[in-house]
Amino acid sequence: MSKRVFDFGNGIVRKPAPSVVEGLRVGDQAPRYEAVLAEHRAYVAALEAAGLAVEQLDPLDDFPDSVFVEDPAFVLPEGAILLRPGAPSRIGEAGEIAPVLRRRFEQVLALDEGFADGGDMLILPDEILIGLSARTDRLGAMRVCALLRALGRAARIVETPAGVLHLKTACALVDERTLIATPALVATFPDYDVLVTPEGEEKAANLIRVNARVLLAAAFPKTWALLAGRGLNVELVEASEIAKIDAGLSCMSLRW
Ligand code: CIR
Repeated sequence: MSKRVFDFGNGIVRKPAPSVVEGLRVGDQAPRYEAVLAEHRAYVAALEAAGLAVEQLDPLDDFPDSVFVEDPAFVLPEGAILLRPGAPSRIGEAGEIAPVLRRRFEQVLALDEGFADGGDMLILPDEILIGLSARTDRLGAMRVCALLRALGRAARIVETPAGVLHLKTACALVDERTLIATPALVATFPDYDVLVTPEGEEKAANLIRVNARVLLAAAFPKTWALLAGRGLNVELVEASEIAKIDAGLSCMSLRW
């Protein structure tokens, strides 16, 4: 059987710095550092248990959101793309992760204009979707599409629903033919079987499929039942502290 888009052997994470409590957020409650650290440890353990060899990068106190390594870079088995995160406080994260990508990938391309966050890039079996959002502008998305084509991948721009931070905040691939998505995104995937997030559990859509497992934030029991009922091997991972800074499970790793 050919390699599937959720067959991963490697992962990169970055340990949260004490400044993570000042991470960007729309809500008014800051997370507690020790609790974020504990969640991060559990997350790394879950990735390893799912079969990844995980490299953990040193914390960067100058960048409160740098634990979310998904946003300044995008990785594929055939190469990596250094991005330009759309939040001014995060753009410097790209320079910090650049040497890591150059060490781990033979081919590293770089976005040279516009802005794009990796959280807006969804890998599907036959194409990659780039969501326009408050962080990813059209110029950045168009340039990322061109870079992906240079890596041999088809790519297409879609809209991220209003008020949603990133495309992958609201959807994820569950298996080769199935996605989970919030109601606002269902129509974006006419060729897939789409599981709709249960009411009140919209943030559960930021799950990750890693090899045989689906990692799901622990706060979403109705979504767990929905996925388990489809015969999926679902592992719950505590993520309520990092959720206070608008993040979920996809954001904390690069996987390839
Ligand atoms: C931010 O607003 O940039 C961070 N507090 C959360 C980033 C979450 N990343 C993601 O969804 N890919």
